[in-house]
This record gives sequence, structure tokens and C-alpha cells, in this order.
Amino acid sequence: MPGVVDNLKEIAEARRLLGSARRILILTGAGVSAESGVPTFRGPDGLWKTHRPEALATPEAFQADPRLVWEWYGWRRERVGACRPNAAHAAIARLTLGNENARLVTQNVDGLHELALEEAVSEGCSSTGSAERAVPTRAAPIRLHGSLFRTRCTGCDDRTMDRRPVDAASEATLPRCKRCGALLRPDVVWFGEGLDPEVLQRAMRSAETAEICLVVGTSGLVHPAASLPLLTRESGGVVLEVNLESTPLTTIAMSSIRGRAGQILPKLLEAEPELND
Ligand code: BV8
Ligand code: ZN
Repeated sequence: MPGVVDNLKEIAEARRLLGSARRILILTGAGVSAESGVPTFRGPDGLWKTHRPEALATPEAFQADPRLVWEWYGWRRERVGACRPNAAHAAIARLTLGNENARLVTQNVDGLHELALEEAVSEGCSSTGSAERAVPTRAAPIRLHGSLFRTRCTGCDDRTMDRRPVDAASEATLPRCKRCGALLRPDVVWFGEGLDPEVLQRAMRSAETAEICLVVGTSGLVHPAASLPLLTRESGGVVLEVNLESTPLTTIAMSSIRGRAGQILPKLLEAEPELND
């Protein structure tokens, strides 16, 4: 089957490039978590199929109906909270822990990259016996769109980790700030909201200095995230893509490998992968 042969050839070439590059930027989207059971946004069974983003992921929507928006985020928090990192998250975690010039920028708010890093560090500790259990800051993902498991106060801007289930039965039961009593909101970036300037700056800096930008599981439709690979390319770097389908980023990629992230990433990044399985 020609597709499979090309795939292996493309994988081997991409693996060679990644093996010889020092500064690598990995940009992920919802597709990297699909095999963990996290619904994507725009795919066939995507979240936006049953919901309209403008009706749920905008400040206006929250203003108009905070109960409906919290109902959706509460459902996603519960759904994602039951998911585990997959082989793609694990391979990326090992790369960013092992290569101090590798950076991860994610559009995802599901926390699975963070979980994979914690698991990789504790695995590393148990094999080397080292007591160091903290994930080095440089290896932690640059989160462009925030986190499902953090809330932000609409009154005093207080931000906290929050994995609690949300009672969206009525406005009266929605989460409120302990400090000032104002309504809390999910600490994510909605459409029409600016990204945290410092976070965006770090992401752009990583894109400009990367020799390779490996784009995994994103439809490449949401900006400014989708412009990061272009920055790498314009700065003389190379873009590689892993996706089930072609995207607007395929045209700027040196190679666009068709396949599932959980299957392809270990082949690209692991020291001794099973190339033929
Ligand atoms: C801003 C909230 C300005 C959190 C999200 C034109 C140009 C530039 C900008 C715009 C423009 N038109 C409109 C805009 C603005 C807008 C935008 O980009 N709109 C798009 C839709 C055109 N951008 C914004 O509003 C941004 N803010 O520009 O602000 C500003 C500046 C200063 C001051 C004030 C304002 C804010 C964008 C953030 C929006 N928030 N989510 C949440 O609820 O999650 S976006 C949402 O889409 C998610 O965050 C998600 O991360 C993001 C991108 O989606 P993907 O991750 O790519 O997921 P998707 O389902 O689309 O695709 C999955 C892919 O995986 C597919 O390709 C599939 O084939 C593949 N796949 C599936 N399974 C697998 C796989 N691949 C491999 N293996 C598998 N197994
Ligand atoms: Zn408050």
C-alpha cells in the first residue's frame, strides 16, 4: 500500500531531522488528546458539532448566560478529568524533559501534557532513584488558551486551581469567589479575548528560534496559535506536521505525516521506537 510505504519514508526523514535538531518547538492542538478520549472541537464528533463556539466560548455568551457556559465547561471538566495521557503526550514529555532546548506550546486546556510530564518525572525518579520530583519549568507546556481546571474571578481576578465538579443547576449554585463573592469563570481564553501577552511572547520567541516546529493535531484555524509555525518558517526553520488530514498549515510544512499522534509521535521522538508496528 503506497500510503504506508510513504508514511514510513516520511517518518524516517522527519525522525532524522528531529534527531539532529537542537531547538525544537512542538505545537499541539486537540488532536493530540483525541486518543485519550478527549473530544476535539471541529472533527466529525467534535464539540462544535453539538455546540456553537460563539454561543459558549465568548465573554458575551458568559455575560448573557453564565449558567449555560458553566454547564458546558463543567461537563468538559468531568469528561476530561477521567482521561489519561496517551503515547503522544508521553513521547512529548520525555522529549521536553530530556532536551533542554525543546519547548512545548499547547492550545489545549485539558491538562494531559502536564499529567504526562508528572508521570515521566516520577518514572524517571523511580528508575534513577533521584528524589527530584518537580517538573523543570522549561519542560512545562506554554498554555496559550488557559486551563479547564483553573478558575478566574470576574471581580478581583483571583486565579486558582479548581478540579471540583460544577453545579450549574441555577445561577445561584455557580462557583463564586471566596475573597469578593463575585462569579468565577473558567480560566480559559475565549474568542475575541486577547491571550496573556507574556505567554504569547514566550510562545513567539520559541517559534522564532526553533530549528523545527512539529505541529501535532491542530486544524490550524485558530489565531494567533496557528501563526506560530509560520514564524518558525520565516525565521529559517522547518515545519513538520502530524495530522489525520491536511490543514492550512500543510502548505508550509516540509512534510505532513498522515496518522494518529499516539502512533506517530513515539516513532518520531523515542530513542528506540518500533518503526514497523
Ligand atoms: C484573539 C477556548 C484578539 C478554550 C478557544 C482571522 C485571523 C486572525 C484571528 C482571527 C481571524 N478571525 C477571527 C479571529 C479571532 C479568533 C480566531 O482565530 N477565530 C478563528 C475561528 C478564525 N481568535 C481569537 O479570538 C483569539 N483571540 O485573536 O484576540 C485580541 C487581541 C488583543 C486584545 C483583545 C483581542 C482567541 C482564540 C482562543 C479561542 N479559544 N478555546 C476552550 O473552550 O477550549 S479555541 C479552540 O480552538 C480551542 O482552544 C482549541 O485549542 C482551538 C484550536 O482547535 P484545535 O486544537 O486545532 O482542535 P480542532 O478540533 O479544530 O482540530 C483537531 C485537529 O486534530 C484536526 O485537524 C484533526 O484532523 C486532528 N486530529 C484528530 N484526531 C487526531 C488528530 N491528529 C492526530 N492524531 C489524532 N488522533
Ligand atoms: Zn474575587
